[in-house]
Amino acid sequence: MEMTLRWYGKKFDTVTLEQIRQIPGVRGVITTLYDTEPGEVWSRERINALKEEVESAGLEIAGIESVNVHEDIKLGKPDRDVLIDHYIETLENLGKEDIHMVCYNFMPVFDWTRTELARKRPDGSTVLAYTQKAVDALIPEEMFQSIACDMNGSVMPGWEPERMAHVKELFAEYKGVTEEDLFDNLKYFLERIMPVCRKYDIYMAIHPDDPAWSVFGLPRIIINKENLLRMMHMVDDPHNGVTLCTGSLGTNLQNDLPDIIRSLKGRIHFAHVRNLKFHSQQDFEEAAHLSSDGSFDMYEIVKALHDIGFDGPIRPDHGRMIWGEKAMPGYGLYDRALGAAYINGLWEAIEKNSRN
Ligand code: CS2
Ligand code: MN
Repeated sequence: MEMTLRWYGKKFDTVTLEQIRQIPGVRGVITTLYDTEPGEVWSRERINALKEEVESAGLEIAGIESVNVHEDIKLGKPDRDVLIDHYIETLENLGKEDIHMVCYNFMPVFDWTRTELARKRPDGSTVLAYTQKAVDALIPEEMFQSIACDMNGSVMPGWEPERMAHVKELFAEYKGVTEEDLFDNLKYFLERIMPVCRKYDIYMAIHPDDPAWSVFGLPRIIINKENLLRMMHMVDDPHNGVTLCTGSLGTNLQNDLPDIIRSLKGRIHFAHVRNLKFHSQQDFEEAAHLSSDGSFDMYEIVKALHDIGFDGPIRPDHGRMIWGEKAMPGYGLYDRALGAAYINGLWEAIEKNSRN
């Protein structure tokens, strides 16, 4: 594996490349052109400039998170072909700049959903949290309003204000769209982009839906082992792979994470590692990465990744807000750096043990 940290770019991130460079073992960043809209072509010039910026700080781009998929592609609307052409052009430009891993998601309307961005824990840290009760009590258009005040002035991925302004219309468009439709539209998208992925050796890594069940009645498909395998087999090419996100798949306690990891051998191209602490089935908060702070066995998760020979980029996922840091919720420096150090420690121990 290659330890990385997500970086949103100088204009959007409170964390600097110089700081990232000092986290032990981190040589790669996962980044994006955060100010591009879904459907827009990423120019080779802009990708190249980003690459030079990262490289001049002594780091490298280990992959992109995300090149977002336009809603009309997910909806299978008539203009999807033009939008997929744009996506292909972006992939081509990334390939020419020697970037080979692209994370994306296929979640309707919302990216991840949390009901609190700053729940206070007993140690005084604050974390993102989710309660089904709170979601059930909300109408979707209010979701954005209800959490906007906790964003620490940042633009949250998937929660861009421009996008949220259209939530109502988007919901209307998804009326009658079933999970089968979404699978069909995903297959169509993947079949069209696979040739360019093969040509430039780009590994697509779909991010699971978060939480891993339907919210607000919207269809959601990347939620469990069965659907992940279906998605993989329906376009059976190693370039069609998965982002193994423990915090997203793990929202559903029925999902056995080490088992899912083993079943996806060869098709996990990116890993997000984070721990959750459950209070009941659908009430959880994001804990520190350490196993004993949450509900997951992080040793078993990292061991499963090690056992299948995972060699792609990995990153600590959302961290807690600690030590007075003010940053985009989940994306401060301190707790993610602790997470990286912890995962590195697990990996070293597992690696050395497996050699004996
Ligand atoms: C991320 C997702 O912050 C997060 O929860 O894991 O937003 C992820 O970047 C996207 O779903 C991938 O497209
Ligand atoms: Mn994730």
